[in-house]
Amino acid sequence: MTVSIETLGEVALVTVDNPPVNALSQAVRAGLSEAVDTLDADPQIRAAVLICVGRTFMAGADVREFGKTPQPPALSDVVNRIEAATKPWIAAIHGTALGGGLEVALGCHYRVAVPSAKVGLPEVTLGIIPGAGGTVRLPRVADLEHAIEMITIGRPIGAETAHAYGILDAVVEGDLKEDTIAFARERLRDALPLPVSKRPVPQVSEEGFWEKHAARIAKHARGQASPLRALEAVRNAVELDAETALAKEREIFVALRDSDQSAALRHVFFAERAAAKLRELEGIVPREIKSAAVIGGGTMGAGIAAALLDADLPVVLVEQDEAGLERGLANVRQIYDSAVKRGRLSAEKREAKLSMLAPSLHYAALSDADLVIEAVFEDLDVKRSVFVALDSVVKPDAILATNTSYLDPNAIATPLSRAENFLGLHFFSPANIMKLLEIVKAEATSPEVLKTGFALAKRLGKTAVLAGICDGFIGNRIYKTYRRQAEQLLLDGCQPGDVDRAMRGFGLPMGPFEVQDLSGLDIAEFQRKAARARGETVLAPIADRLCGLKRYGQKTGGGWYDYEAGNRMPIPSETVAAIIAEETEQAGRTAKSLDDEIVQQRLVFPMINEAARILEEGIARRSLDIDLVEIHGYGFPRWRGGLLFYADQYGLEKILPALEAMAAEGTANAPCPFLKDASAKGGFSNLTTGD
Ligand code: 3H9
Repeated sequence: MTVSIETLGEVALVTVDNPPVNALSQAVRAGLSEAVDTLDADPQIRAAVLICVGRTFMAGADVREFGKTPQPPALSDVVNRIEAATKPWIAAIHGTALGGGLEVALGCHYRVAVPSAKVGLPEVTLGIIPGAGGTVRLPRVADLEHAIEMITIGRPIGAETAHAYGILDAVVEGDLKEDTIAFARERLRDALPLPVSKRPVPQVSEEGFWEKHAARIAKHARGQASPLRALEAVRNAVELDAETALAKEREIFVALRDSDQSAALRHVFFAERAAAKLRELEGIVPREIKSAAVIGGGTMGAGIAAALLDADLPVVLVEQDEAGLERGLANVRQIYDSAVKRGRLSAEKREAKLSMLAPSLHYAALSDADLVIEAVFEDLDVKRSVFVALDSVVKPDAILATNTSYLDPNAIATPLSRAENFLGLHFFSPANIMKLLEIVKAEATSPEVLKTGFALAKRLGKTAVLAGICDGFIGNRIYKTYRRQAEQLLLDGCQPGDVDRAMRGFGLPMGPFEVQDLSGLDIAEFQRKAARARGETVLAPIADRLCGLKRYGQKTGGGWYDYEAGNRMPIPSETVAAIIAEETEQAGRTAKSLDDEIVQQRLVFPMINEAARILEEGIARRSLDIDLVEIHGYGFPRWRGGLLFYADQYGLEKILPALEAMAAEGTANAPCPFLKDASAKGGFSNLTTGD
C-alpha cells in the first residue's frame, strides 16, 4: 500500500511509502485523499499524523508524470482536502519536504520535523512554480521576504531556520514518530487551528516593493521565466483573496509546466542523475578513497586540493622546491581566506580544513595515498616524469590521475607499470567551485578505477561526465569552436561588445571575449602554439596580435577590452578596434551589421556541429553528457537544457540549412554526417547510444 492507516487510540498514523523519494504520484495523491475521507468519517479518531517511510518525507510532485495526461486527483485538491479535514493533521518531516511535499505539509494543521530535515519550494529550478498552494500558504506562515526568497530562488532551508521562520511548529530531537504522536495528543484539547490558507497574509506598505524584487530576480534569473512568474504568484497571494490567488497560481503552474523551459530544466534534472549511470559500470564497486595527494600547487592544483579538503579528505600537497610549496600553500590558504572574508566560512573551519593539508617536497610522502592527482605544467615530459616518480612510491592499488586539459593521457601514462590505475580527472577552474568534472578514460583504465572516479565526483559534489580522448576532450574542444567563431564575427563587422552582448542575451553569464579577458588570453595562445608545433593550422589573427602586444586580459590591464586600474569594467578599446579593422581588410572581408540573433546562431550552431562530431567519434557517449558539460563547465543556460537539448528544441531541420549557408559563405564548417543523421531521426534525443 502506498498510503496506509494505523490506529493508535485517538491518533491515526498515515504512512506514505513510495520509494525512492515518496514523490506524490497518482497513487499517493489518491491514497491521501481517501485517508482524509476515512479518518473524517471515523469518530474514534481525533488527530492524524502524516509520516513517510524511507529516506525522506515527500520530495514533491512526481516529475516523471509531467508531460503526460494529468491523472486525478490533482495535488492542489488533495492539499485543500487535507486542510479542510475536520480533525488536525500533523506532518512529521524527515529528509526533504520539497515542492508538493512541503505544500502537503502546509495543508496540514501543524508541522513537526527532525533537526536534519530540510524544507523548500524548489519548483522554479524545474521551470515551474508551486502548483498546490505553496505561493499562497507559505507567506501566511513565514515572513514575506523569506517566502519570496524561498519561492523565487528555490533553495531549501534547514529545520531550525524553518522553525525560526514559522514554517515548522516544532523541531524534535528524539524519535520522529513517537514525538509527533505525543505532539498530536497534546493538541487534542485545543480547538482546530485556522487552516493556513485562511490565515491573514502580510500587507506591503513599502513603495516599489514588488518592482525592487522583480529587478533583483530578473538579474539573477537571466532569461528564465519561472522566478518572475513565482513573484507574480506571491503578489497575487498578498493582493487577492486566497481562493482567487490559488486559482491564478494553478494557471501559471500549468502554463509553465507545459513550457519549453520547464521541459529543458526537467531534462537537466534527470540528466544529472543519469550521468554517472553507465551500463558498463553497473554492479562495479568503487575503491575506497580515504586520503589524497595533489602534485603541483598552482591555481589548478590548489583548487583541486581545496575541493578534496572540502570533501573531508586529508591531502598531501607536493611541490618541487620550498618556494613552490610556499606558493602552493598560500594559494590554498587564499581560497579559504576569501571564503572567510565573504562570510561563507568561519575562521575555525578554515583552520580545520588547512590542518588536513600536509605540504611535502618528497614523493615518498605519498606511499599511503589512495589517490594522487597530478596538476603540473602542461608539458608532456614534465607530466611523464611525475608519473615515473609516482610509480615507484605509491601503493599498488593507488589511483593515479592527470588533470591535463589537452595533452593525450595515453601518452602521459606510458611510463606507468600499472596503467589500469590511471585516468584523467579534468577539473575546471576554479576547481573547488566549478561543478564539472570530465572523467577521461585512458586506453588501459580499469572499470573499477572509472567507477571510483564517478564516486569521487559525487563525494566532491561535482557532476561527472565520461569523456574519451581527443584534443580538448568534450568541453574544451567545443569551446575552441566557440572561440574561433567569436573571432570570425569580428572579421565580419562585430566589435567584442556586440558579441558579448548577444551571448549574454542568450543567457550566458558572460560573453566569449569577457571570459577570455577574465581567464587570460595566454592560455589559448599557449594551446595555439602547441597545435602549430604539431603542424596544425590555427587561425586566430586578432588574438595573435593582442598576445603579441601582451594584451592578456584583465591581469595586464587590457585584452579584448581596456581596463582602468583596479576596475574590472570592460571599456571598448580603440587599439582592438583598429586591429580588427586592419585584419578585416587583410582577410578581404566586408564589415556588415549583424543582429544579436545572427550572432548567436553563428556561435551556437557550429558548436552543435562540433558536438555531433564528438558523439560520432564516441568521445562523448550521450547527448545528455554534452548538455551537462556545457551547463556545468561553460555557463550554458540551464533553462535551455544544454547545447544539444537546445538544438532539438530549436529544430535540427532549421539548424542544418543555416549551417550549410554559413559553410557556403566560409564562416563555419559544413554540417557533419552525424548531425544530418540526428536530424533525420528527429533529434539527438532519439539517438540510441551504447549506454
Ligand atoms: C512539484 O512538487 C510541483 C508542485 O508544486 C505542484 C504539483 C501540482 N519526481 O536525487 P536523487 C528520483 S515539482 C520523480 O538521486 P538524493 C530521481 O530521479 C517537484 N522522481 O537522490 C532518482 O531516480 P533514479 C519539486 C524523483 O538522495 C531518485 O529519485 N521537488 C523526484 O541525492 C533519487 O533521487 C523537487 O524538485 C521527483 N520529484 O536527493 C525535488 N525526485 O534513482 C527533486 C527525485 O532512477 N528531488 N526523484 O535516478 C531532489 O531534489 C532530490 O532527488 C532529493 C533526494 C533531495 C529529494
